[in-house]
Amino acid sequence: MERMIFATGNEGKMREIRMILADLEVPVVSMKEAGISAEINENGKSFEDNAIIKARTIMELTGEPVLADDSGLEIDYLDGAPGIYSARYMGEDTSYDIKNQAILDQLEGVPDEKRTARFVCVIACAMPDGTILTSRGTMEGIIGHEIRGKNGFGYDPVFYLPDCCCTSAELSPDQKNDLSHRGKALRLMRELLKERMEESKEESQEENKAE
Ligand code: ITT
Repeated sequence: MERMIFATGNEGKMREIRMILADLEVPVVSMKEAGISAEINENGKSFEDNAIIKARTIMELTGEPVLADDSGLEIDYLDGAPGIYSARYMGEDTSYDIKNQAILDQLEGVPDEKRTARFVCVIACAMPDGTILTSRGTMEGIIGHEIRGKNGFGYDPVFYLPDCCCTSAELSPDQKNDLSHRGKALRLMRELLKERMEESKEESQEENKAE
């Protein structure tokens, strides 16, 4: 395997992915770096479905191994919304200042114990031989009472982590990667990929011996 393509157009995700997968044996390149652009129809019913759709679409287009991330914010008070629709919530082009303020407004007056929420991330890997691998990570927290912090991206400024006494937009990039849904899912995927690479090394050694 010479490289893996990461099928995302989200720069915020890609920054975190590069840090977390820095020590993977093979280089990970973004779609932009690989010179690929594609419209992907994310019509799945779960994070798993959508992560697999993204990885498989780009794998079929390129014939190369592809990773993809489908993620989002589940707010219990809103019955799990925006969930798999997190990027599309209030329109893909609406700024996160507006989306985050709308979430705060919907939870106005709701006590902390009912403000529970989590970030979910599913990573899928699609290999040219048809193999599909998936891993999942979550980060639990509550919806804060104000927009706070400049790090991260998306909904980070309203996602408050009671144990850290700050939002995920106030964590340093390293701290966020240690705790985050994406960090957890990517570290699991890194292990699954290492196992597979070991297996295929062993298989090719066996084949060489047999020849
Ligand atoms: P790609 O499909 O191109 O990867 P996307 O942004 O459309 O990019 P998703 O469909 O997976 O990706 O939507 C994920 C959304 O969930 C993302 O746009 C953010 O709004 C939110 N999100 C996910 N992880 C987040 C994080 O770590 N911090 C803040 N918001 C996050």
